Amino acid sequence: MTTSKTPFNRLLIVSYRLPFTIHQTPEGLSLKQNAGGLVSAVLSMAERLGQPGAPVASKIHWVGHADPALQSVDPAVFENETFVAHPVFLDEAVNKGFYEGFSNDLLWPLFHYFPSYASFRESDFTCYQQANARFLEEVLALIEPGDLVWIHDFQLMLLPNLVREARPDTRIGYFFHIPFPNYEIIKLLPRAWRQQLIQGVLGADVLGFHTPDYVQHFLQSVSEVLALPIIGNRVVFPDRSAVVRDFPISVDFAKFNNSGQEDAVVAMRHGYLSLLRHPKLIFSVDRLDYTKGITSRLQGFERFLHQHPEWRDTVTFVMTVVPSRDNIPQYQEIKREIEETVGRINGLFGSIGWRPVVYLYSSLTFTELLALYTACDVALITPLRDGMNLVCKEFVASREDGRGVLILSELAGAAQELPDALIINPTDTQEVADAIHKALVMTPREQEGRMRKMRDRVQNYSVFRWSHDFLKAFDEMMNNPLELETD
Ligand code: GDG
Repeated sequence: MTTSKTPFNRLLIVSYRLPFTIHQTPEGLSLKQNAGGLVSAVLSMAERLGQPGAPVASKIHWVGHADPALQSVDPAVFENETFVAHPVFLDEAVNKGFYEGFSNDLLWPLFHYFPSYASFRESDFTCYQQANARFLEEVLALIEPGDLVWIHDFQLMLLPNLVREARPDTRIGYFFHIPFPNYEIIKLLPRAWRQQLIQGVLGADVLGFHTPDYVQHFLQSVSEVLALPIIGNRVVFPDRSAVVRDFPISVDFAKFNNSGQEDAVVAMRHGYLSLLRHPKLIFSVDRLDYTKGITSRLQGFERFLHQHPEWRDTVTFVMTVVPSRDNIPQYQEIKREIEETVGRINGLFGSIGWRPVVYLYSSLTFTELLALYTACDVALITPLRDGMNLVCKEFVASREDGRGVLILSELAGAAQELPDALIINPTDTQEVADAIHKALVMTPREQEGRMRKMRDRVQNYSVFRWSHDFLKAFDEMMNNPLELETD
């Protein structure tokens, strides 16, 4: 095992999605970089390229799925000043079974503790294996000695071990973005599937999860499913070990902190506030998903209006839901339930001049998002289960004014880092209603005290620290090899 601290030659990121989408412009096709947490984290590393001590020394290579319609596109289109993208083109039927089927219809509901929504189809698992093998082909076509391969998320659980088997000397990282559930849930998977999935991710040298709980759940599954020895936070194989640790993902604090004062954001914020007669504003934004607890949130707001008539006419809940997967029956059902609940609340409590819930089924621009983060009095974030939840960290980071109250579900990974939020259980309608009331009457002094502590946390553990710590874990492991018994 090498003990050198030499920077990695190149960083190869592998995730289902590429870091950009491809657009038609008058000049031809061009790349538009996505703004998600993972892309920000990787960009932070890219900014350090070429600096002494930088972990990687060249452009970042990114392997991800792309629309087969782009197969004939000039490969130069897939490169910009930071990234070289390597598209994986999947057969349509394979992608359907792999992505819509095994990933979104089985692993997603199961790992978010919705087993009754999970569909167990053997043909989907076959597609999952085939798709992971296709990603391997792309990685193998690229990989050079000294590269670090960093694989992301539940769509690619088999890939770390496939890479390990093909290139045993490669340094491999794996990060899991959704909750890792306890073994009772994992046990619902057929024996052969759970063995392959756990063995698959253990191909990595460093495995990251958002919280210590997820790490414990994973290690328990390793014991139960594969009966491998575990020493401290390492899973021990005869010839190597894998480090399993929590690395709570975060946001680009400075970006959110600074954006609130940009002219466009200020103008939009004022525009929104001038539309409200009594500008007490509650805000939420999520993708349409049954894990996000949107109906429970509305029920909490409904109970609050029922119990506190003095607030009627004076508070507006702006609830944005970003369209997602709405061709799937469970998502159509949740959408219908949301619309029915919004209609009921507005019908029951609204007046000619006041709509209690302003419901938007669309996505927001970054400027709109920032305007709402900084205009609202309360951010109401109530997932029934969420690996981390970046929205709450973005809200906190954007509140340079120190004001605003965060109401946060204890079932989001972020709750473990932000105990100064008003922590609620989203299934407890009364607790949600009470928290809304408490937030609306909270003194500015208490808001500032809570917000300061939350902002300190997000500032000190930003997305840059997340990626830095993850890569540093390789050095630590290599410099502290386990003394493996070989009798
Ligand atoms: C996974 C895990 C984990 C949302 N609507 C709009 C918009 N967004 C942006 C937010 C935020 C991101 O999308 C959502 O982040 P989350 O963390 O809530 O969830 P996911 O990215 O879906 O999923 C999750 C995460 O991975 C990271 O590991 O935290 O638990 O499920 O950045 O700002 N952005 C804009 N308009 C919108 O309408 N501009």
